[in-house]
Amino acid sequence: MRPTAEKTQGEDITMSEVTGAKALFLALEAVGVEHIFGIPGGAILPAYDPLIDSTVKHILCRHEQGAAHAADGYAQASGKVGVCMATSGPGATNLITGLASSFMDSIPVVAITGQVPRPAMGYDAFQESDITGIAGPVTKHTFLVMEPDDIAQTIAEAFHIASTGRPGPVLVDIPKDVLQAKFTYKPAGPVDLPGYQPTTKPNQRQIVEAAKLISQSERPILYAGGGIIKAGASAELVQLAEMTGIPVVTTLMARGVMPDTHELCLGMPGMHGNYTAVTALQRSDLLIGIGPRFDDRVTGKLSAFAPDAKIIHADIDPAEISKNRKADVPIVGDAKAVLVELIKVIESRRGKDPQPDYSAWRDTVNGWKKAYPYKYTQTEDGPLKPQYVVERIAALTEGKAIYCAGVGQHQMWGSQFIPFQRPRTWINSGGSGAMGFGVPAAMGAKVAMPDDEVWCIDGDGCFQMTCQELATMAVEKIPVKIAIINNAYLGMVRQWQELFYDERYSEVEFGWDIPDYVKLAEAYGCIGLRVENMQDVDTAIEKARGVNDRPVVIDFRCDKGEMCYPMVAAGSSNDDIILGPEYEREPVAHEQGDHLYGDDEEHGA
Ligand SMILES: Cc1ncc(C[n+]2csc(CCOP(=O)(O)OP(=O)(O)O)c2C)c(N)n1
Repeated sequence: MRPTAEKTQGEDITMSEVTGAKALFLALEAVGVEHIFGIPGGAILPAYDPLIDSTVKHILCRHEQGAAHAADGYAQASGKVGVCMATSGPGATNLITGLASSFMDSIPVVAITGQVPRPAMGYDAFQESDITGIAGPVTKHTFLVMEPDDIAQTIAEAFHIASTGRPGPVLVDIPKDVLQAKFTYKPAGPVDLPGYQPTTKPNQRQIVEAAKLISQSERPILYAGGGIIKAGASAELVQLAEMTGIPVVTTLMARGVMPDTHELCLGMPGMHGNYTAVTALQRSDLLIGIGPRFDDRVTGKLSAFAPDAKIIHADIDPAEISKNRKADVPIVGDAKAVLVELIKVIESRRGKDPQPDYSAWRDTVNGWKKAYPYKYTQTEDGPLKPQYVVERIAALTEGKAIYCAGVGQHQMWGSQFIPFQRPRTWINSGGSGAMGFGVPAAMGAKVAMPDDEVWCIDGDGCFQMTCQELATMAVEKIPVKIAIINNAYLGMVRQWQELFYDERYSEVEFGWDIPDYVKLAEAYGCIGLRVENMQDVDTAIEKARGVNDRPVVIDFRCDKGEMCYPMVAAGSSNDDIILGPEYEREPVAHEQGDHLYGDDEEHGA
């Protein structure tokens, strides 16, 4: 499209005649965007000019992967849509790891990318890439905006698609000349997408079927997935659990959906979940799945998963239902609507349905809880244990912070040893497992929730993938706390090599010393601390908590050989859960919860 009129520089641009770039920001403001994470470049450059006059605050990242993870962390912490922006070609492709992570975890993100000018498209122009083609498989939807008139409506649609139904990332690619073109601006009209009509209201007949199955079951488990967080349905989950007395497991993506301290909460199932949650799923006769994916990290060997259980599976995405395990009662709908309806129907059928007594089942489950907690041994003079560090962070922050993680052993210890109390406080890359997620996600979370304390529990490997965002946070005064669980190894890989490759350690050792994390933190304008023994852990955590004008990085030099247990080996049945050496070594020094919330008992073994 040709510009409709030329204006001399400095002259006011009226609302009726704007550039595509200006229209982009008017549209972003109209959908309520407050923050964008991004990096400029040639093709997106026109958009960086109206940004100066916009109410939207841009956070200049150091890597587009960081921008994408930051948008994800922003969205996970706040429930709003996270936004990232990049230039064409390498800028856009650097977003892909982040978008793939958001896609796997169903996180609402909108990515805006510049494209080479329309006449250059398809000619291998400098920094051209077919980003809508590349991003297609890892996004919920992509748009290529070929006319400036379409910008406002496309942005409105992109935000609608990202945040409704099963949330997910949406990419909007805009050629440079479309951003530059002047045209008569028209705000977006109502979003009307006939081909996109997510079913949010569950079918009543299926709800009744579910209520009947629940009333007939003897060993039911509520299998709570990330869908409950997205639907804001924590209260309804707790209500259903309490009115029925059914125990609850919360997947990695649903941690915090029910307080871990609740007597009906069994915590996390899965490859590194606790014995009780894993075994309760395995022995149950009814799984009431609300918004989970039945993913392989939870089910273990699928054919051996919960062999006696009937399945109720509720999800907003019909494609998820019966994908991995056939559902006896499939329910398509929003998790909140499903829970509300289920509660109503169970109540209304009180006189008609049998009233099962699950107390024997609860006793069994509670027996496991008592007998098989997470265990580790921290001695006074022995190496610092990662679990101890995580437990102390949880205790000193009273479980009230927002906790982010990278991917690996530290992530699993974080999910095991932090007693989560509320939703949106455990932020990680669950489905994709993208190393490098933690630091930028923590940045995004803190920008979204500035009044919350934000901790990133990171691995030394993960940290090195995106630690350049320390510079972003130092400049922008985003005071997150980063605890590096520095075990000098790619620990999770090392663990697999120890267990499954006869201790043949191939390319997993990083060493403790390079880089010097304290100096690195300082070089990036942050505070760096080092802790090498258990006696100094609390002091460092408290010191970090007292800093509010810049990030703090703590290099916790932890036991290099610590393993993460329990463990269900990949491809094994959940029946073959390995409890780990602590269960062969008695007496055990510490059990989960021994010293939570300021309890300062002796820590020696
Ligand atoms: C981008 C990416 N590359 C590789 C992997 C494979 N991987 C999973 S965990 C892990 C080790 C992580 O090491 P570290 O960050 O030090 O954490 P630790 O397991 O030691 O706690 C690796 C390499 C991955 N998940 N993501």
